[in-house]
Amino acid sequence: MKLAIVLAAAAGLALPAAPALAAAPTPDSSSAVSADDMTTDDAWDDDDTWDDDAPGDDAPGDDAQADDAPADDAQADDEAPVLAATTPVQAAAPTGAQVVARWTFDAGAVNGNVADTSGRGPALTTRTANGGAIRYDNATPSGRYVTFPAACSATATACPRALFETASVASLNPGTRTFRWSARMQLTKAQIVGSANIMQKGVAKASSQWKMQVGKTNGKAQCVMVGAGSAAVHIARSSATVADGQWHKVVCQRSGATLSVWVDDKQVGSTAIPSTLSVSNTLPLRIGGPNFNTKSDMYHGRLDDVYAELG
Ligand SMILES: [Ca+2]
Repeated sequence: MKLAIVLAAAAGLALPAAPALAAAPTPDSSSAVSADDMTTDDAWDDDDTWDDDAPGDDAPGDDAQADDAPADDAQADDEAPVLAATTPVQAAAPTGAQVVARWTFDAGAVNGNVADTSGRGPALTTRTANGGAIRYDNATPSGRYVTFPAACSATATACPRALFETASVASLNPGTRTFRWSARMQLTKAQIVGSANIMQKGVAKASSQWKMQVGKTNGKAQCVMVGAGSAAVHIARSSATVADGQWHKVVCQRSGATLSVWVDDKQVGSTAIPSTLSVSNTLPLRIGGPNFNTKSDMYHGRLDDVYAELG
C-alpha cells in the first residue's frame, strides 16, 4: 500500500531544477538586537497532533487529519496563541529569487544574538528555559554549527531547552510567492522525542504556517504549509530518513500548486497544495522548537546554514 503510494507520487513528480540559492551573502553583524528576556513563552499552541510520520499516513488526503502517535494523545493542546493585533506585513512584489535571511552560525553569537549573513534578514535571539543552552561547535562541511540541548527523560521535572527566535518580518511572509526554507542538520533517530521541529513561522491551528520538521516515527524530513483561512495541513515528506547521523541539507520549496522536499539537492517528495494558499502572519520565526510548553517538539540535534529564499 505504502509502496504504491510512493510510486504513484514518484510517477507524478516533475524534475524541476534544483532550488537555487542566490549569490553568496556578505557577513553583516550590525543587525544584532538586544538580548531576549529569556522567559518561558507558553503563548504558542503546540501543534503537533499531525506531526507524526507513521507508515500509512503518506497519502495526500491524510494531510489534514490528526495522525498523532499514542504518546502524544495525553498532551493538552488548548493554549490559544496570542496573536498580535497588527495586520501581517507581507513580502513585496517579486524581484527574482533572493535570499531574504540566512544564519550560518560561523561567527557564533553575541549575547545570544546571531547575526543574519544575507544582509537582508533579522538577527536571531536565543531563548532558553531551565538553563538550556545552544552550543557552538566547529568542524562541519559548512563551518561552525549549533548543537541544541539533549532530550530529557520522561520523568525530568525541569528540562533544559533552548530555541532561536526572530520577530515577524515581511520577507518571511511569502504570501503565495515561490518560497524556500532550508537547513543543514545532523541527528539520529534516538534524538527525536516528539517530532523534531527545525523551523517554523506560524501555528497550524490558529494562523497560516510554513514549517520544517523531522518526523518521529520514520525520521523523514517534512515540509509543512497551512494557508490562511484554512485548517488543511499540507505535508511533503522525504522518501527516506534524514535521522541517520549524517549531515543532510533539506530544502522545502513552495512553487505554485506544489510543495516539495529536497534532501541533499535531490527532490525526494512532494504534495499538491492550492495555488491560492497564502502564508502571512504576525508570529515569530522559531528555530529548534515551537515553544517551551511542558511537552513540545524540541530539536535535539545539530543545525547549520538556515536560510529562506523568496521568489
Ligand atoms: Ca556554519
